Amino acid sequence: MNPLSGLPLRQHPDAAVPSLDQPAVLLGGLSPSDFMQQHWQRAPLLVRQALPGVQPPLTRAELFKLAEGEEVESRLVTRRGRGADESWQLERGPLARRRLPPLKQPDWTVLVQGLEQHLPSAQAMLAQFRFIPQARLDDLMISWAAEGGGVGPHFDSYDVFLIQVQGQRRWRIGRMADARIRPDLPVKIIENFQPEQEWVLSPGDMLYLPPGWAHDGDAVDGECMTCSVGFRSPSQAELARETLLRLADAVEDDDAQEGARPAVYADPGQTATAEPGRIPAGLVRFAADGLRRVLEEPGALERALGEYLSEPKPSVSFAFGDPLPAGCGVVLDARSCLLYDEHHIFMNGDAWHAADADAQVLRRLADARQLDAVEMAAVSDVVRALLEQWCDDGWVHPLASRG
Ligand SMILES: [Mn+2]
Repeated sequence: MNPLSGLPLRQHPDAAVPSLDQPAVLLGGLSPSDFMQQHWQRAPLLVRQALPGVQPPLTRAELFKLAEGEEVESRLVTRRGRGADESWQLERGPLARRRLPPLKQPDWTVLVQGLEQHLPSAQAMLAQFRFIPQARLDDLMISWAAEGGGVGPHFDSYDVFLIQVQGQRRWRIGRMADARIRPDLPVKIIENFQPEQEWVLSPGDMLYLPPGWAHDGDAVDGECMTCSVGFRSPSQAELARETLLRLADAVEDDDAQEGARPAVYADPGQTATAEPGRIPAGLVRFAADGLRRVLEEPGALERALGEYLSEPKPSVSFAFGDPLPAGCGVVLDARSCLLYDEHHIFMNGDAWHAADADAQVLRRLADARQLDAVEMAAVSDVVRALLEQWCDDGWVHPLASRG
């Protein structure tokens, strides 16, 4: 019997990966390559009708419902007064419906992070940005704003694509070399905001902003909804700290290995000292050598970094999945993060060595976020066992059962 009969034939996942040198509607006719060369990290880009016909990924009522959830990161930002008397209030979720102002009240907004974890339509929106490394992706945030609502003039250390999905929002942006943050406010508002450019975005319009550009977006002409696809720029200190933490764990593991003889400090050359309080220089060198060895262990740093970068956010938990039936494809769970480097595959904070055909197929899963039944039929027993395990963990799902 042909194990593949009766399964829907799916388009090859390559169709889902944008062509890097073709003009893209999403980027206003620029190709992804052009965009990365001309705008990424450099200059804002306004694209009218980047996503023509875009629908809000959820209704206002569904968004408020989501903001009530314990496991969802949500915020309510309210502005009272204008100009010199202006004051801002921030409440962190979960946001019970009764804590929200009446709909007719202007100048408030609800923001929900990580929408892609909850909604396939949000995941589909993110898929359009797969020409940017996933290791940089933070999340898809959605904001609903009452008339006049916004979070005030501010800047982020993010590359962000602001996608208008409902109603209209006026964006004002400016480079701010001398931005002063207003003290004593729960939100970071720029006191001396000087907008240089201003646009009103309608559904389907998109504004890309590089990090450090001050921006202010208000709902105009009634309520509106905006999606933000954010790419975070980790600091070098954060990456150093996080990789060192994981390298330290690996050192402990090595120590615990049975039969391994740990290198122990020896000082047969130590002379009698009149300064018993002084730390011997040899001991310092010995420690430095140990540290260098840990850092220079082939692949160790890459592994620690990959584990960190693929770690799910603290709020993410996975439900145990169904077994993987024979003859079907797999798709990554919306919350899963699958990355790779030259020698490893990283999935949700864990690392595996992978080479040759196994590495190839797992990299393909990372890039396309799915493998079809034909590709699955060709995987090795090792990869199949791994995918079955990931299926049990709820990290991947059978593709056929999702239609
Ligand atoms: Mn922002």
